[in-house]
Amino acid sequence: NNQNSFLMWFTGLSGSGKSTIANVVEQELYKKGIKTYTLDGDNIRKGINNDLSFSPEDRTENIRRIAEIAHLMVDAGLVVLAAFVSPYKKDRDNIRSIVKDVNFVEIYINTSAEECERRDVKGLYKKARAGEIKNMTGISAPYEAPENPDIEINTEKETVEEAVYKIIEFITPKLQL
Ligand code: GGZ
Repeated sequence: NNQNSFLMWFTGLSGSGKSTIANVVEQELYKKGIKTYTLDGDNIRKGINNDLSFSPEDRTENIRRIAEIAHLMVDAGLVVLAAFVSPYKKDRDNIRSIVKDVNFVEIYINTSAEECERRDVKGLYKKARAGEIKNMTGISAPYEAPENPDIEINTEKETVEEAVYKIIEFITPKLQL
């Protein structure tokens, strides 16, 4: 385990901008020659976690498995970016204990439910309003906002570039180049 490897965990509502910001952060790290890997719904919920729903219990198990996978990847020396709604505080606290506090950076992508619903990039909020999707975070399931995130981004006030700059500034001292 080296000091260069850690887990950056992006939490926030569906459509808050987690993946967008994580992807640009990853590009910036790539330019610095840092080996990264991004975990998100596309490679986790469609793969190893395709047995899990959006019930509170299954979300807990989703986050637990992701944290264990991320832990292995951090041990292998990677900077891991994970972008998951991760709405429950106890589940996020559990990540911290699995991965070890020192290697964990919590990034709260703070975009209001109203704004996410207005954007509705994937049409999920509309479906949730129509009752076609149950347990939709922000509509019919809770989101427990982090109280003390390492970094907080307000996408309604900050641009993607500003957000990425803030994150890179925070993690640069942790990197030994
Ligand atoms: C929240 C849902 C739901 C419900 C499907 N609630 O914007 P997306 O589409 O790409 O990201 C969301 C993703 C959430 O999966 P996570 O694994 O990140 O959730 S959790 O951490 O809570 O386990 C959204 C889509 O899946 N999606 N149904 N009911 N998001």
